[in-house]
Amino acid sequence: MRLSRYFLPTLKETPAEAQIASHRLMLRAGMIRQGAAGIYSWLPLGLKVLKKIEQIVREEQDRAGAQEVLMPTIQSSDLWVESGRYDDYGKEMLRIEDRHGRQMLYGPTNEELITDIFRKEIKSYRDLPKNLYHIQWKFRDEIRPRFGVMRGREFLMKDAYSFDLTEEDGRKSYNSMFVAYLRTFARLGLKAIPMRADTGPIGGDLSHEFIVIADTGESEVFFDKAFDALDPMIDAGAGDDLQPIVDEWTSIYAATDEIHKPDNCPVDASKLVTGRGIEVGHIFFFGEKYSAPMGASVQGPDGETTNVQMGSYGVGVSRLVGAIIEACHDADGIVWPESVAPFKVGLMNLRAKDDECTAACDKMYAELTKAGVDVLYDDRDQSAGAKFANMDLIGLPWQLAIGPRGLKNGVVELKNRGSGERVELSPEDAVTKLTG
Ligand code: 5CA
Repeated sequence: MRLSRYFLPTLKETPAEAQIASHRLMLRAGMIRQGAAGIYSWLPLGLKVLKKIEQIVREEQDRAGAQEVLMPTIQSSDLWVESGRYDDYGKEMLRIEDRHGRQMLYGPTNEELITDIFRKEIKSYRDLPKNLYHIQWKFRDEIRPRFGVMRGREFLMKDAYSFDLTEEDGRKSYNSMFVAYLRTFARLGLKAIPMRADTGPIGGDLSHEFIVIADTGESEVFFDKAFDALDPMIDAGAGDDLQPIVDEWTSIYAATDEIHKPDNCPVDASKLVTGRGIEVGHIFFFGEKYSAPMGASVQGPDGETTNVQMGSYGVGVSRLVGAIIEACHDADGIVWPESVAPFKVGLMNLRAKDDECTAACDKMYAELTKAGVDVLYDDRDQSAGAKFANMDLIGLPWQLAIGPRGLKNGVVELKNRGSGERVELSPEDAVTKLTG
């Protein structure tokens, strides 16, 4: 993509309304613009990152055996009356009346709708287990939307729902989502720690939050540094017994400030890490909480009808964009992990008025593009300083600078945004390095 044609409205000044780094940087890097409090438009650079995160989340859900569906954003209130949550949900739910006077709502979550789909189609234990997920916008009329996409009113969530015959099988579904979450967050370049959590309006008594450690996190968290020794890229697949892995991860101490009691903490002070955390995922097992009132039951092997055992599993997809920036930035801007970077390489023409330099840049752009490398090519007639600052701000993993001085010696300059390391090398070696 040529920057001269790309819609990338970057800002030099720090926007006054943004209190934390990720919000400031998302505005400055031209990723989002606010439409109303807690409601954002995603511009090309931001949308590219959002889609990459979404795809990693999707791949890990599929790998764990969940199947993708797409439910609507607008729901009828009837189902919520059936589950008993219509009144309980309070002012956080955006209620809408249609032209016929029917009560509708913008879904804050989908337990009711998916349970309705399930109960109409599945009647036998032979069709279990099932795990259905979608990646869809949600609306919660948060009392204090803030920190940009981290606490929005409209936000993108992946939510999965599992259906099993027995509690034991339900636990297996929970475990497979637990492992999928460890893998998902690791692939996003994040260190996420599972912590036992309160279940709030979703309900149930087994629940874990996945928390990313970052200075600007909303809650204070406490955990044993033994987590550092665990590898989240768990190789086990469908059919394997995941209980020992989940036991290993949940036996190590980790708690949010709601639960942590300093006088009662089992971890030695020398091993206890205190930090701040951002909740990027939350999983729940709640048995019959929805299947009982809504009559989602199947016929078991003995011919008896039983309510199914359910769990739900959420990932804050749009919140993750902010969380990744909180965990990965420096004084100059964003430092994207390669897996979610909007482009792999930022190619800079340091002298756009120089025909030879432009020809060398065009050639490099064509070669990298042909080799399948996603390149943002700054072909504009601007100072080298402005170009470097812009590339640092938007945080692409590699910066490739081509100028007349280097070309005289047959070299271009490649900088790694993360380490700051710069090397001069021939254009051919640069292509090899970036395509290898
Ligand atoms: N139905 C369950 C799981 S599918 C559920 O809704 N869980 S939740 O309330 O914990 O939300 C799941 C994830 O969505 C949270 O872990 C968080 O990462 C994200 N999330 C929740 N509220 C917001 C918000 N206001 N803005 C951005 N992300 C949010």
